[in-house]
Amino acid sequence: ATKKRSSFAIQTLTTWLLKQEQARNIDAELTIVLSSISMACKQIASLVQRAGISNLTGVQGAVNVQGEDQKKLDVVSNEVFSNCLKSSGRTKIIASEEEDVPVAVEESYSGNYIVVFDPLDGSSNIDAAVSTGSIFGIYSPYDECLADVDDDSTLDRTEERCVVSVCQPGTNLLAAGYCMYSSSVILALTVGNGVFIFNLDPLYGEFVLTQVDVKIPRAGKIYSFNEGNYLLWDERLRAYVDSLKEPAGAGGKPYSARYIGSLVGDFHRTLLYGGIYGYPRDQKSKNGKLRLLYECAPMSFIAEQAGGKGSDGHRRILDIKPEEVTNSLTYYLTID
Ligand code: P6P
Repeated sequence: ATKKRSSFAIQTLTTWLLKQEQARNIDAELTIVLSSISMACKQIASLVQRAGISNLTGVQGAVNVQGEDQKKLDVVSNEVFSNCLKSSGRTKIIASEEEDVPVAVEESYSGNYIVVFDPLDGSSNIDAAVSTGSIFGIYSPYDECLADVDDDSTLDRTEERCVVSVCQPGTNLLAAGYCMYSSSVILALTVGNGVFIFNLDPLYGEFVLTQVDVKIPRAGKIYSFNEGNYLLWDERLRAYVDSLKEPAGAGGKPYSARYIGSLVGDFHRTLLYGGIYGYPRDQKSKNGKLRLLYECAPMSFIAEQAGGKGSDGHRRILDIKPEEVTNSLTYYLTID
């Protein structure tokens, strides 16, 4: 008798979150925060897809706190992310790479969670329709941050206490993920029990579960660095990268170089194909370029959940506590 093909039940992000909640891996409030993030990602995916049509390419004409030229879509994506999080009614503080300081969400909406996010990483690629992405991480508050702001003096204290509440080591992350806007719209998410991947099905606008408990391949043949900075690197790093170009013995070939210049794209390819990704410090960026809070910590949580490592070359990224929200550092994603 022919074996009946098991009916593969389509799991959406919504049903997956409910299962995680039923298994007590997340609570109902975190479910709502993650749902609001997925809503923001869907809206940004649509904006990115239509950027060239709706005149959303090009620069905003402003510079953000990181000293980067803001693209129009950086500003719009930041508003989309912030509005979705605020209207979820479950976020206490939101910290965006595009904002000068973390924002305490008004009392009427305040909830339990801190969300740090880069609303549109790699936006310099937008005008050429190259992959971009949103990156996010979720923490519990360190301490009560919202004071009754009754005069300007308490405003400073509230702002300062919000920065304290946000500057936590990545080991405190409850959830982290990214949404990549590329040939497919891909949401990669972990709540601490493995990495799960969802593809946005444009037919009905839902994130559909496509990969479960993803692990970085142990053997990878791709290295991903911006070699335009090669002469600015230290000697030992140059020697290491040179070693990857040595033709391997027994007919093997040297590593292949792949570099998109968009962290989410380079990270996602490394997560699925293996190899090494790095943005090392150099004589130009003495502390590296990638932000600890908004990029390196969430991506390192995902890397570790997939059996990999996020390191600054000496320390485990997740152990490093940001001193300020703009901290940047050398970053390597490796399998070991
Ligand atoms: P470079 C984008 O601006 C970003 O923060 C990351 O997405 C990307 O990996 C990196 O900078 C690219 O920097 O100096 O190689 O152009």
